[in-house]
Amino acid sequence: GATKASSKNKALLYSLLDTYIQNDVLSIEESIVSHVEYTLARNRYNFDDLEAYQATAYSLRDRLIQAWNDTQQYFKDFDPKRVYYMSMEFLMGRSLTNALNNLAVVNQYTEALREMGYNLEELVEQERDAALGNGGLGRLAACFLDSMASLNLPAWGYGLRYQYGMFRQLLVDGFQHEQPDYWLNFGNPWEIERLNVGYSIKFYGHVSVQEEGGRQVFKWVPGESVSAVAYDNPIPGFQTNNTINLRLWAAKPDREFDLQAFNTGDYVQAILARQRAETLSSVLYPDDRTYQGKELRLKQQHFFVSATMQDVIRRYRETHDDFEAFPDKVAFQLNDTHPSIAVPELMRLLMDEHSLGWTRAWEITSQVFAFTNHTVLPEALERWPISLVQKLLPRHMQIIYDINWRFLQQLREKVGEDLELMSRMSIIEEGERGEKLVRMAYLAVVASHTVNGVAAIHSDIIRNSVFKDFADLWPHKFQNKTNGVTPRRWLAFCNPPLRALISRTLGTESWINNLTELTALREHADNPTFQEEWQEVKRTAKAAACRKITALTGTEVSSEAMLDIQVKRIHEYKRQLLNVLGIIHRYDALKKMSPEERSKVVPRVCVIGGKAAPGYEQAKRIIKLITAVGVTINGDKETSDMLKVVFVPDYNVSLAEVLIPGSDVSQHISTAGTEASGTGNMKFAMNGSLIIGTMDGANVEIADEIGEDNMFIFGHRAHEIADLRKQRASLKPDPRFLHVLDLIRQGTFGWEDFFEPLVESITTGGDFYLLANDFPSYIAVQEEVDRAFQDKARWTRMSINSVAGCGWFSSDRTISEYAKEIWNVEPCIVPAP
Ligand code: T68
Repeated sequence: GATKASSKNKALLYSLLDTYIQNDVLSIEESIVSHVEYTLARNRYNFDDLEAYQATAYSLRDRLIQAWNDTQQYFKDFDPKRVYYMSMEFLMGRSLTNALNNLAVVNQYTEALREMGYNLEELVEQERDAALGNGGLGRLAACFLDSMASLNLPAWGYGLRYQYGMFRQLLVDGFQHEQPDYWLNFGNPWEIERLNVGYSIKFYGHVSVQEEGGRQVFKWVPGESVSAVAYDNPIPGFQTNNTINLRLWAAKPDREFDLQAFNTGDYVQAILARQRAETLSSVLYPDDRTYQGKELRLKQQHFFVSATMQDVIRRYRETHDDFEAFPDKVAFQLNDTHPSIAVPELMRLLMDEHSLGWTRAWEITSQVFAFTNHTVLPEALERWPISLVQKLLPRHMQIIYDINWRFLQQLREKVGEDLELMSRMSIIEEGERGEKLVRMAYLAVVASHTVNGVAAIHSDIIRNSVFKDFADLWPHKFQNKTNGVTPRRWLAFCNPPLRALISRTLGTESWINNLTELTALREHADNPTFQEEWQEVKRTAKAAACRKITALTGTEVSSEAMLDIQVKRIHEYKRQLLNVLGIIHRYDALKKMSPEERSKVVPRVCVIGGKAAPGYEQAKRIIKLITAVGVTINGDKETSDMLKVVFVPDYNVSLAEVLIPGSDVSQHISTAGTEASGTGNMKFAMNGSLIIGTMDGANVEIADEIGEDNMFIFGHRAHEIADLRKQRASLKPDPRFLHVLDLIRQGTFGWEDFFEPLVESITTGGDFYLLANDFPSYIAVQEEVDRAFQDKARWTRMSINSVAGCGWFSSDRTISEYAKEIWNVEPCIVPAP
């Protein structure tokens, strides 16, 4: 018996919860203890750190939910145009520190927990990272949510609730082993399960056509159906009451659909078949390199997309009777092509479920999507076999053919009968061995009103090569949106002493929401007292980073040495191998010095971390090489005061939050033209770590903003790369480069047979990423780094100028640009309670 709305005592209901929960220390203590007692059902005078963390998280969740309910209600009443950020990955990391800071209750919680006998810093460590992403792409989505909330945008994130996130990396004898990341083991206090929000998602089967009132009606009869259930994750903004939603879908058996299966008589088999539905959303694919033509991956994509489209249409229809206003109320951003099956899915829903004709459905569809490209590496571009799409999503295959046919028709009208061009631009590729493929990137480009790259150089490359034909046809579609990172998590919250120093110096905290205000630090860059304070901040952070490194690796590292860090996914194009070769060269040079000369060398701790895709053999060899070089070098008493090499296992968001603030220099050394943007570079620069980098991705703009003289730039430029590749076979590498390869081959670090394919990949003729070409300038710039470090005043000035020049790389700036130039959405500020 549902109670009718009219008979509810609204006055009473409102008055029962008319104010937000209080944030004084006593109220916080009461709410934590009440969660220990009633939510965890533990004894209130006996709970351990894990339970204390959980109860603390639940008490914060209560506070988040208030703001979040108000935000959703306000958006509903106001009905602004909303943006939906669609991503297969959200690399959120931990939520506790983020929630405390955004709710501005750090001090009260610290005190409440202290009085109860707990230490907040220790409780923070109890939380598992939400690692629902591979690397930069997934972390970018997480930073964007933070900025969308902080900028009061009416925005939603949509993604998948994987039960297994990014694998945990173990090192055994220096080899990578993958362990499952069952991050939900002890529950997830930050999410809200919405068993009432669910949709049927269809797969397989066939399409039947019927004539109805003179028009063809397509009916998809599925062979399988699973249910998508929503899990909502509140995303608080900074210094605002606005709290937006990240909605993640999980697969559950579809009750309706399965009823038939039970009529066949095999009850137990039918139950087991139901359970298999849940495997759909169970695991994140850990490959960020080659696109894998796996059926389950395409199923995940369709599952995610179909649930999202149905949810958005339902929300729109709550306030609209027809689809006329849809493009004025809805914007979708596709985070790479992974969600691009949304294009035929929206067409299908509009035509088959909501009875729109093709023309109207296409008008709407082509006004709502925008697409972000994150890579120029051809092996990463998604191309699904027609046979697979046909089998799994028969109706979508028809729609894709229709979209392509109309597109090619339009192309012919514009440029005439150019068969060569038409086959180049076709969404359907005539693959080798007669296997046809769907080019998902082209589908996304054709359907989207805007296509963007993620740094200026990358957007130029996609306009001039990857999507050149399309950029010639539709120049207005192509834009650049240089990436950014949230200055909350990546400066203010992960580096409180630096936040305090900046705020004291600028006399305000407003820079946290308006990062270009950091330029005012420039005038203090040469001030000796300010430099002292700056160095003190770095010492504190560096000591913490060194403690962490030692705890993780067992290798003692001195915080007197220069801390040099390269952390990111392991890839040949990112050239961790160049870093290792540089380290070997440094070691060789040290060995050749007299003790007298050696004592003048700047000591260095070289840290490398990152995961290799499980099937990526070369990347795994690189990890083994780093650790083998570490064993030899760290064990050499002659040099170990001057040089240490460590590989930090299981690099993730939480580890980044400790390492980045503590580093002196960091390396971003991809072959020019290969790294779309990079975002680690921005995080390091924001924390006063100097950048050793090539003129690639966002490094180019970082150099514009903070000045090349505040960085260590080396290597060939993007425009030179094609010619250098052609001339590889005739290159005479630098003798020092050849000598380093010889040292590896001779077994200086053992395992010479195992390393042979690595050495081979960079010897003359191979060397696709041009390590030999960039080696001499890399060595030269490393010598420059050593010289600069010895001049403390110079180094500190460079470090201050790095932070001062970082304003452009706030994701607030990036998101404001998306909002104005792509989405056409405006802030919608929820009134304070
Ligand atoms: C990264 N891409 C870019 N991809 O490499 C980096 N790929 O330059 C850029 O800064 C970042 O995106 C944000 O724009 C990725 O991280 C993936 O993780 C990925 C995952 C699955 C499939 C393909």
